[in-house]
This record gives sequence, C-alpha cells and structure tokens, in this order.
Amino acid sequence: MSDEPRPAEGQPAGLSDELPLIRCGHVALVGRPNVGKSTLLNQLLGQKISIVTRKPQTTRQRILGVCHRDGAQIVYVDTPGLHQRRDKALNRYLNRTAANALADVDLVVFLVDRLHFKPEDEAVLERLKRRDVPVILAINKVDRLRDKAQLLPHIQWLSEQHPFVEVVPLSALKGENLAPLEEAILRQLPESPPLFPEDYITDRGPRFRIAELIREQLMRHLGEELPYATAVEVEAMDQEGQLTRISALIWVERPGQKAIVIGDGGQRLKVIGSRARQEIQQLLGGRVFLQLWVKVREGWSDDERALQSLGYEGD
Ligand SMILES: Nc1nc2c(ncn2[C@@H]2O[C@H](COP(=O)(O)OP(=O)(O)OP(=O)(O)O)[C@@H](O)[C@H]2O)c(=O)[nH]1
Ligand SMILES: [Mg+2]
Repeated sequence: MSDEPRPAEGQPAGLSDELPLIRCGHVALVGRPNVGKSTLLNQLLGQKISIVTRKPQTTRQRILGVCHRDGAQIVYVDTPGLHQRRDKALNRYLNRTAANALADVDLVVFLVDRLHFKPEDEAVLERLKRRDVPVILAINKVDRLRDKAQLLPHIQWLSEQHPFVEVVPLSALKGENLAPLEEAILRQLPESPPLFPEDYITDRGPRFRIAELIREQLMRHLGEELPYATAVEVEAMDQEGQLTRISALIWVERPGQKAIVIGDGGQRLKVIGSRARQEIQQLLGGRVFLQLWVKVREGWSDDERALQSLGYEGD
C-alpha cells in the first residue's frame, strides 16, 4: 500500500554501521486462535495496533509493532492463530501467513490459554520444534484461573514438552506480569544497530488500520459464522480540514448475509458504523465521517484471486 510508513531497514550500510549497538530483534507472538496474542501486542506497546475480539481467527495478517526502550528495540510480530482448518482458501492463507511470520525471527513467544493444552497447541509446538529458534512460553489469562495452585504442576509438565528458554504466566488483558516477560525477551535478543527510527511503531498504514477497526466491529456485532464471510476495504479517504471522510466497502459472500449485516431498517450497520467511527477518531485524532457500503462477492473466502484482490496475498 502506498501509505505505509517506511522503515529504516535498507538504509546505506555506512549509515547503519555508525549507529550504536542495542538489544534488538524480531519476536513472533504465536499460538492457536484466541489465546490473546493481539491483546498482548497492544498491552506491550501501550496502544491499539491489532484488533481484538472474543471470536477465534480475528487476526488475518502479520502485523509488526515496534517497542522502543532505552538501549533496546523489540519488533513484535503479531500473527494469525495457527489452526487445523484447511477447508477454505482463507483458512489456508491464515496458517501460511502465521507460518511464514516465523521465518527469520530471533525469538518466539508461544502463548497458551491457562491450563488448556489442546491438540491445536500441540500442533503449534510441533511446528516450533522444527525451527531452530528459542521459545518463551507465555501462559496467558491467569486472571481467570480459579485454582492458582494448579499452575506449578502444569508448568512442570509443559517444561517437559520442550526446552523453553523461560516460562512466564501472565494476564495480557489485565497487564499482569508483562515486565518479567519483557525482561525475558530482552535477555534473548541479539545486539545490533536499531532496525527502525524511534517514532516508528507499526508497518501498517492508516488504510489498513481503519479497515481493521471496521472489521473488528463487524466481528463483534455479527453471529458466530458471518464474521468469517466478511472482509473490509477502504475505498477512499479524504481530508477536509479537521474532518476525514472515509468510504469503505464491506464484502460478504451472499445476498442473505448482506441483509443481516445491514439489519432491520439499517440498524445493525448503523451501530457497527458508529462504533467503528469512534475507534477511527481515536486513531486519527480528529473528526471522521464514515460511509459503509455492503457488497456481495460470491464465495470470496475460498477464492485465491478474490483473496489477493482484498489484500490477502503472500507475504
Ligand atoms: N480473561 C482474559 N481474557 C483475555 C486475556 N487476553 C486476551 N483475552 C481475551 O481473549 C479473547 C481473544 O483475544 P485476542 O487478543 O483477539 O486473541 P488472539 O490470539 O489474537 O486471537 P486470533 O487473532 O483470533 O488468533 C478476547 O476476548 C480477549 O479479551 C487475558 O489475559 N485474560
Ligand atoms: Mg489476534
């Protein structure tokens, strides 16, 4: 996309050679859907970079979030949840994207949900074992753990499944125990010149982030199946003084789905638009006029070419 911010990567070698060495590297947040990867990214960065819903498979693309510290730069890589569904092209794309995001990272934070270790977690771990990369195990959502005494034997058992470099129980939602996680991460990162300028936070530009904020509200306001048949594309974005006019397309797969998104008398779309507008105003820091259009594109989620044209293309 043309509005993406530009990283410092690729600057002339002479220039980067003169920069001081700091602790610096790419850290992938990996796990099955819904374990809290995006919540953790947002908490670690102290701002909303990635959208979050209570439904699995919220994140669809790799998203970088850069955390700047004194003498350190942690480049977090949020990833789609690795899952077992292979039925649709979109599902295969999500897994491919998550798997590709593992290439060339310095460290992986493998998230699991409390004491649950399901076959999907096991499949993620199998994938990690095949890579020669240090893995920190983060046991998330401990705020919802009724009996904390169960944690220790579970940690013991998990430690036998893989030589994790560290194990950190935490709550991404409540922001609990994030400092020990960050310290553990810093211990693992190599020294290098900074990869990004100090004001660089994410590789995703405003159009992508706006589309995501709309998709977040769609996922939150639609039932269990329909979120997976929706995609969002920002069509136009025009600045008029303090006001940003945004026009976005919501893609669904069938005419019946269009009717559901719009709702009786347009009520559902109105709520979705109003919530998304508030979020976008926070992001842009100014007034926003948001127009949403719902359009049908038959079977887009199982059509490789349609996926590509909606921005879901190979990394
Ligand atoms: N109680 C509790 N809920 C959490 C915690 N972290 C995340 N959640 C909730 O778990 C749900 C999923 O969170 P996400 O951050 O979207 O999970 P994800 O791993 O990014 O999910 P995908 O993008 O679908 O793979 C949301 O409802 C979060 O509020 C936590 O520490 N405690
Ligand atoms: Mg996510």
